[in-house]
Amino acid sequence: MRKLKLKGLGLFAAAILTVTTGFSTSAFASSSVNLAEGKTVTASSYEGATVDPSKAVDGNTATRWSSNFSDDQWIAVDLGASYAIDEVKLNWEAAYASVYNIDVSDDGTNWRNIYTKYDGQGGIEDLTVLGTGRYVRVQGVQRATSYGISLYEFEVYGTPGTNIGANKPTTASSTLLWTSVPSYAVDQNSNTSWSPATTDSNPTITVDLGSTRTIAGANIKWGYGYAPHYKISVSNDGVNWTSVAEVTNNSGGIDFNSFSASGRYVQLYAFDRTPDYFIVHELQVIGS
Ligand SMILES: [Ca+2]
Ligand SMILES: [Ca+2]
Repeated sequence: MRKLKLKGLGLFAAAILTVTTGFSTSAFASSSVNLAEGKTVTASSYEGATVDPSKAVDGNTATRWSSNFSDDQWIAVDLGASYAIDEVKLNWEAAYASVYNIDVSDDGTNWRNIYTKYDGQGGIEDLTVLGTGRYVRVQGVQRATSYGISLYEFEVYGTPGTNIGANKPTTASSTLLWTSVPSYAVDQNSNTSWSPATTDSNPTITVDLGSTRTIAGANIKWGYGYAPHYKISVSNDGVNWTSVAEVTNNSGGIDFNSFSASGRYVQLYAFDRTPDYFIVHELQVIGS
């Protein structure tokens, strides 16, 4: 069964969540259901009928998918609907991938990389990730052995929803460089990021959803620098704000903030920042 993520647990234990009347907030709300189990799955190849791709999502740790004996082999699962994915768990056979990507897609054709493992060790790898999509793929880059890559189980966890803030107009209190503009926080690309000026003591970034939307959460993937103390607020007019989540003792990484709210604008406001750096790779606004 699924274990609680260490990151999520740490956040939950450390955070003091202030809730405005009428809103409910939790540090993470991921379902414990393996979304991949029994779903439609495809792969670049398989060694034989007994190790076809469906064996990686059958919920049975005694059966497995095994690819042909070459690099760049992949397996992809169709979750049937869009989810905000926060965890991917890989149960490798002895033939594992030493380098691989986790990608997500809305259509099964155009993929977005959300995680890269450069030093895979095989065994069970339980990964905290940030991405939304209907399809999830493990894309092998380099196999660890002369065999292919083989998974007993490929598990995916998350909550229903899409990133309604993706590629929406975004403004910020300041910008450090042209390579770190606010739009890079909502481009669904983990490799790009927004950074404020080093003199900005209360970095603030605001996403305009274009119309009033129902919002279920705001998730953040921080870079090397982050806000130990921040809040998420929503607004209908961009002037009057309602705080819907406040996090203290944050330690960076990936934060999953769940709440129920509606509004057109979503704002991340930092009360403080780690010295020198402040990097937001992704600010997701989850809605459906
Ligand atoms: Ca299996
Ligand atoms: Ca980005």
